[in-house]
Amino acid sequence: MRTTFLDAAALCVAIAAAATATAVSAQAPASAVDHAAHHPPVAASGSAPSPATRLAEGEVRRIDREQKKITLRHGPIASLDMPPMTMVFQVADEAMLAVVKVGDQVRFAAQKADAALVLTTLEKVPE
Ligand SMILES: [Cu+2]
Repeated sequence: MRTTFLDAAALCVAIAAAATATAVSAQAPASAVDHAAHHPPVAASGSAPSPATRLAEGEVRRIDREQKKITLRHGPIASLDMPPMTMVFQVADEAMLAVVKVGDQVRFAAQKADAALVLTTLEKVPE
């Protein structure tokens, strides 16, 4: 009776050890991925935009400095899930409009704010 119990206990320990060893080796790849996530490649950090914040492309159709509005004929905007169209954007700062004129090709990022779309980035594409 006592011997049987000890044998069973020993067997239990052996199984537990084996299970622990399996768990450790199974976790190794996951923790490696975890570690990589905490240390992204240099290219993904810093000022390089991620795919989600990549700039959309457009052409300036109208500029309204007083109303701080700009009309762009734009290509698809992935971050807003928007197809190509011509539409009006608000700008947060009138100074953003100073760098562009009607007919310019531009790159931009926009953000939903209340009922309007506000440009957060606007830059002229060098020709
Ligand atoms: Cu649009």
